[in-house]
Amino acid sequence: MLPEIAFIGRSNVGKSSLLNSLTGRKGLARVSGTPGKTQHMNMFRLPTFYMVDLPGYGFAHANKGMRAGYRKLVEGYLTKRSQLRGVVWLLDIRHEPSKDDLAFQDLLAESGRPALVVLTKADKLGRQQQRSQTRAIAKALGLTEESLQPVSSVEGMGIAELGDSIKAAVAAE
Ligand SMILES: Nc1nc2c(ncn2[C@@H]2O[C@H](COP(=O)(O)OP(=O)(O)O)[C@@H](O)[C@H]2O)c(=O)[nH]1
Ligand SMILES: [Mg+2]
Repeated sequence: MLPEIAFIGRSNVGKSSLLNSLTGRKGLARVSGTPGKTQHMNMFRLPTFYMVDLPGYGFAHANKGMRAGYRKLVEGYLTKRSQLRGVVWLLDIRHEPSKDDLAFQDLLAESGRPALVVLTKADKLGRQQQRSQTRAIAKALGLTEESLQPVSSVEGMGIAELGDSIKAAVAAE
């Protein structure tokens, strides 16, 4: 069975755009103007692994926390999937982590899966703001600034580096 790398984040965080940037295939994952539409898993086959597009969380149910069904799906996938090698967790660089982001962080920690944390839409901020937001988000998550990778699917910033990190995660046992 081919290894898998899963991508997850809040609806509209830029997940489909990132999948397209990473693969260099524009129409691969549908970029949506209507957030929260995709409710199933999409698998994208690359030569040596699958990229798994997990449904985005926390749009329609932002105030109620994660729906039980959704939570179960994600928790089950994270804990039981033997071919899962790592998770790419997306956060919008402009925003403090939401309640749902923090709830997902708990699920991720409980699963013990290696994670790459990326900050999307970096092009929307200037250099200084990128640094200060990276610092603020790191603090909110209890992570180091260095462990957060700013990316931009529009400008291509950080995409090659993320691709390398993903390849390393796929290769790791
Ligand atoms: N400026 C900018 N906009 C982005 C970027 N990535 C995604 N977007 C926009 O954010 C919206 C949601 O993107 P999408 O990839 O569909 O997010 P998803 O719901 O997480 O799959 C769309 O309008 C995208 O054009 C980025 O790196 N920079
Ligand atoms: Mg999407």
